[in-house]
Amino acid sequence: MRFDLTDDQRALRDAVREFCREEILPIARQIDETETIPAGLRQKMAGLGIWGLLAPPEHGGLGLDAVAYCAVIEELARACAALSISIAVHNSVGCLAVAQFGSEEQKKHLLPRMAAGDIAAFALTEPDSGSDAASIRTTARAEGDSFVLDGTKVFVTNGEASGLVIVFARTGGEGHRGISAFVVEKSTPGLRVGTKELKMGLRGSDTVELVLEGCRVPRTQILGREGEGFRLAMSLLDGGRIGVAAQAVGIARAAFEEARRYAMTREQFGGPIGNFQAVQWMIADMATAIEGARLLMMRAAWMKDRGLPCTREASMAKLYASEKASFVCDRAVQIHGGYGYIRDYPVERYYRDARVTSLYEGTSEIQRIVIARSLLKD
Ligand code: COS
Repeated sequence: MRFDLTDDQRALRDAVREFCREEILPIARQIDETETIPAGLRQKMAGLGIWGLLAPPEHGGLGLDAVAYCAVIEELARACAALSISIAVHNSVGCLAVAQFGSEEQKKHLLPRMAAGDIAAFALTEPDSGSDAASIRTTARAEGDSFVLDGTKVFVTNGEASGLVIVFARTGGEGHRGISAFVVEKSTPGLRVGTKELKMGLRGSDTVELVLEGCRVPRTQILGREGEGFRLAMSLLDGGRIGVAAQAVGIARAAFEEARRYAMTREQFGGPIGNFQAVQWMIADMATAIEGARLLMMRAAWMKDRGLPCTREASMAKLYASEKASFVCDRAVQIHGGYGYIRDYPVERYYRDARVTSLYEGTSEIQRIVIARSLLKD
């Protein structure tokens, strides 16, 4: 199993790394504190093709495979996790939703817009339907050539910044077979942004409630087949979870690099604290955790690129990488001592940002369910 990037992909990864160094790292703290991603930055990223990482080239995107996509998301997350999740959601469950399940007309109409930076959101979760995603209650009632959507979605990443939302709603009876997916224009009457969440981390990425009240959507905006929305969501989340693993690896790497630098420069008891075995062991455990997480992430991405079933591997990568990201950030704070607890040092932000990676796109407990079910079936 080799995870090589092509020359073009490596060049893109390096260009993204350079862009992060020049344009994102200097304002990452500001993004966290102001809870806003500057509009100018979004536009500059469009110039690099970031909004179309996973959109096919014939529709204006870069058409990256999963391995290259993970390498790019890791770079972005290393610089600014809030920005990386906005990009990851837009690409992995936005652009790919249309590219994989859309009609030719939908692809032609939507993908070039999305690749140019018209941001997508993914609205599955509801106040009473989180881990049990098949229990959603938002309804889509057929009326002539339209469906009328009613319900409330919560924890919608990009919900405010987006121009399009992939909404999951019930077109049939109970259970997962009654769910369909729709592409809904944000400007549609009857769709409004509700509460904006104030979060522990990823503060630059908007997370909102979306309220649908008599929101009329043409039948042509169903994504995939009626009644197939749940399977579509699950299959997209396989890829999304690999992307969250990449994000977790990026945050962990950022924390590790800061801790390593600090261990080599901070002096106590007459020498750098990295001379102490207690610190050396932490550094060794952190680096090993990151390497392990990256390998699991790359294995899942490599399998996805070959069309192999990778639900279990995606969940393993997400579970391991997210939990290790929290571990690595915790150790990075520890190595910084009291300085790790104040905002002047970025490890404080990394620690907060890492925490959500074991919550969203399926909690660690859900990943364990997915992994165990696949190991214990006939
Ligand atoms: N890819 C394609 N189809 C899948 C799939 C996948 N990865 N996982 C499940 N399915 C299909 C199953 O094959 C089944 O279809 P059929 O009955 O037609 O064969 C259907 O989906 C239902 O599957 P299952 O019985 O496993 O569903 P459950 O209700 O038990 O739910 C979990 C499974 C818990 C794994 C799912 O609800 C889940 O992932 N929950 C977390 C949701 C989440 O990640 N939310 C975050 C939202 S984005 S921030």
